[in-house]
Amino acid sequence: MSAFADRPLKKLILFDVDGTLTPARQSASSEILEVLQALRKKAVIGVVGGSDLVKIAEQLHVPGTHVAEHYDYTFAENGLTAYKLGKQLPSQSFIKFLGEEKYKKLANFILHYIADLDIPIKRGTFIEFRNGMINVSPIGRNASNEERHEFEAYDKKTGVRAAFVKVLREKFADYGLSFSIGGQISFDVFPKGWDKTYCLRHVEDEQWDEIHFFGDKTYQGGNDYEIYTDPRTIGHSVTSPTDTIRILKELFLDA
Ligand code: M1P
Repeated sequence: MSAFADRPLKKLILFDVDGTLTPARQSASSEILEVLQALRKKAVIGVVGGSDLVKIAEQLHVPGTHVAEHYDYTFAENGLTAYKLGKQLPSQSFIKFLGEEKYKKLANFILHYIADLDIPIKRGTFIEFRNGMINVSPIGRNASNEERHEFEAYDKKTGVRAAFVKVLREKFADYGLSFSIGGQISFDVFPKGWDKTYCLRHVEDEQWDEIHFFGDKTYQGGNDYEIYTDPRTIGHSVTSPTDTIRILKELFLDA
């Protein structure tokens, strides 16, 4: 029997986090959290973020609770860290996939490249090592909010991240890796296929009439592109959390 027999709709509705449920790296509004809980009474809901669980929990946090209590599925790092109805599911790891030697070569190259990069400012934590991926930031993950915005504008003008990714794609072509620019100051590096479609393997044991996905970076090269265009999902491209609410009301809540 389905774990979700109590929901009138056999529909799974998945959401990207940054830019879809929250402004980039900021907290969700109480309005969107209420809309999601209203939706959860009708259908099955899940979040699928590129960030790690700690960051997703900060953004979607209801104080005194675990973030995974509020969603039927909670997928961090594209589903490499996964929860169903608050229980953690088994996961794989980036370092097991790549091996220490290859990883060392990659990390050394990245750090040398950043050392030689002449950008206006640098902060700290240039590689963040996660369970299912590494996150690489030329300015460093310790940048403040203001510094993030400045870097994002600088990157739009100069294409510093795109150029970096191009070099890595060529240099490490035999590593079986994907590179994805999803946020403001960094890009993610993970094994091919470990994009957001990875999370879909965790939902295959249930019967769905439809699986919907809402995301903002749905263009080619964006980190929502693969799941948005996947034949298993119905994709919705949104411009902000307000836009997400508008479409949810139209399709599911006011219908
Ligand atoms: O969720 C989108 C991205 O959010 C962050 O990116 P940035 O710090 O560059 O804004 C990161 O957590 C990144 O991994 C993630 O894909």
